[in-house]
Amino acid sequence: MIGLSVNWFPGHMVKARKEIEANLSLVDTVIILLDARAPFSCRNPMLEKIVSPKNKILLLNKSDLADPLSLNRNIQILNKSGSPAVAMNSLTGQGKKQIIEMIAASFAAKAQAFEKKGRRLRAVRVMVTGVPNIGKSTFLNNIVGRKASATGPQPGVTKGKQWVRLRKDIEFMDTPGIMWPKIENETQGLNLALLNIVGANAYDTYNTALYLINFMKENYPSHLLERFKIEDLSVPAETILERISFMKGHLRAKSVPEVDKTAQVLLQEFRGGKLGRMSLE
Ligand SMILES: Nc1nc2c(ncn2[C@@H]2O[C@H](COP(=O)(O)OP(=O)(O)OP(=O)(O)O)[C@@H](O)[C@H]2O)c(=O)[nH]1
Ligand SMILES: [Mg+2]
Repeated sequence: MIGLSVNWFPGHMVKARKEIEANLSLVDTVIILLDARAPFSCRNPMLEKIVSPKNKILLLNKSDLADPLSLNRNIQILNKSGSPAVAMNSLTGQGKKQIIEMIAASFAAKAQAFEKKGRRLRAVRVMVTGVPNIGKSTFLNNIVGRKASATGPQPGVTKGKQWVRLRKDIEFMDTPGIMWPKIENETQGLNLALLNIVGANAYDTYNTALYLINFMKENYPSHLLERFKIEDLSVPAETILERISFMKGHLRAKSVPEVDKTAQVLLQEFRGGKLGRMSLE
């Protein structure tokens, strides 16, 4: 295991759950952000169970960093399993049109029921949730736009909640719900460490970097070649990391490679997409 600290984890999780539960009755649709590079590792069965009375849309964010083939396959798998899923790049807004259509579609049945009862149609209300660092704030800023007008608290709600309006028919809860990841096995833990979703004190940087190198040897050897000119993949990951240390000049006196520093830099480069587009799943 990557040695996850068990102390901070449940406490945060309970608080996060309570916050989402408290707000759930105010919305029609919940958007769960997942990292497009490892969407399954980011899923939290407990969160999906809590939000199950509402319409759910899975949004695979940071799509610009994922391997396009894996991304399309994963979206198909999710859609087939009955969880509507869509890819989005929240930095550029690519995918925005599709997510807006999905939000509107998620409300179609309710809108019809309103009409039948002769009630005035109101806007769809949407909550955005996801694990830390997944891009919730960036997504909200992008989708709603800077000029979004806050639409005051809804009547009848004691603990007033602010909404931001996207169009006249869609409103977003202004604060996204943070959910802590539920880690069930070592690979998932390593994926979440690589994606910077679990805190740095919960995993070992050196071993996580070795895991990444082994994963790249197997799945993206051309990226190792392009970025670091590493051709000989028969050597162990430890040796590859040392070679990257030499290449980057991460050396102590007497040319001893500073592998811990290189490991840290390698993780940063992966997170920023500098190693090339890659999917972990
Ligand atoms: N490449 C890329 N980076 C993104 C995208 N969306 C968000 N980011 C980056 O991901 C990092 C985290 O984004 P935030 O919007 O702060 O994430 P958050 O979910 O609000 O994080 P917390 O509030 O800490 O839970 C930032 O550095 C963003 O610039 C995306 O679609 N593509
Ligand atoms: Mg945020």
